[in-house]
Amino acid sequence: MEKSSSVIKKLDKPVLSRHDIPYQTALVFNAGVCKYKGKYVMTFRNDYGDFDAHRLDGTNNGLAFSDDGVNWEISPDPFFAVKTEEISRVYDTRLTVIDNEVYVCFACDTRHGLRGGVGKLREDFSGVDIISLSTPDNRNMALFPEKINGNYVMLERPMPVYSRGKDRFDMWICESPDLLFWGKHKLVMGVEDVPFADDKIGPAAPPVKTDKGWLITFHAVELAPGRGKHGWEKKWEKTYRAGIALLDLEDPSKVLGISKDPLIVCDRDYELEDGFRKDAIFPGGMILEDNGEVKIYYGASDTVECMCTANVNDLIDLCLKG
Ligand code: BMA
Repeated sequence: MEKSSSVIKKLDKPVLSRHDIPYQTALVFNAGVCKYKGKYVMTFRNDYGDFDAHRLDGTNNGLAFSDDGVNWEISPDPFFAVKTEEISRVYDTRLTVIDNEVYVCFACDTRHGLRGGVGKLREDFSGVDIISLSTPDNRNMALFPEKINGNYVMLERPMPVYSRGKDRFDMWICESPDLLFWGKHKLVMGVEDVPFADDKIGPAAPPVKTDKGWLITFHAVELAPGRGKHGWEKKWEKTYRAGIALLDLEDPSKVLGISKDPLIVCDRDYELEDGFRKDAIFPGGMILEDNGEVKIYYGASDTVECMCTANVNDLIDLCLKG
């Protein structure tokens, strides 16, 4: 079986699964995590329905808090869901603390395409105030934790299906003076720059600042046609792995290095068993601790939320050695 990089250490079990949630739930995955006022805060995706009957009825987003980033206390109700005639759901949240406020990027399915949203968490964690929504098709947005050269900065992943003839989706960057008007869009990394992707790549957890550059995770997708159905979703043949890269501190559109090998792959039974879409790794949170430990949170098989740790210098070395 393919293995994750030896620099990461996984826990013995998921950090969160459907068994932990006090309301209707089926799949718990793709969480955003940040450290805020001495606590860890997590917003996780909950696709609810009946797990045993393999039935999904909808999506909402739950909230959880932790003192150590490993043991989580779940709030009694979901905290963020949008369902209107136009919008069917919001999901895949990524949390970034900027100037003592918690911001969230999220994906938004609408009748007229997939959009990427930016919002702010209310101080009492009662919900999200939406600030901006992209034009379709664009999602997988992740905000940097500080302004760079005077502007907010965000990674994004447009989906140019028509112009490229097939899925060839890349990672882009853009800037804003106010989180509402976004511009100066620039390509950061093409799918062809990642040896373990042949379909699409996209930003994962929000970037973490190190003295060598901005450390970023990304998800990298490989088509696996012919492997056959893999997981209990009707048709699922792709593989999602997590990669790691380093961007320039002053100009984060400049890539300083990309590890040519995957950082995280599905290689634990608990990441695969009963999986909805097996072999899918989707990081949404990364925290750098004062002692140099990096915690990476990721959804596995679109079924459970997992966590691994690594030393920041080992991750930087992976990026710089290529
Ligand atoms: C992407 C998104 C993610 C999901 C991934 C793997 O397109 O829908 O939410 O985790 O596919 O299924």
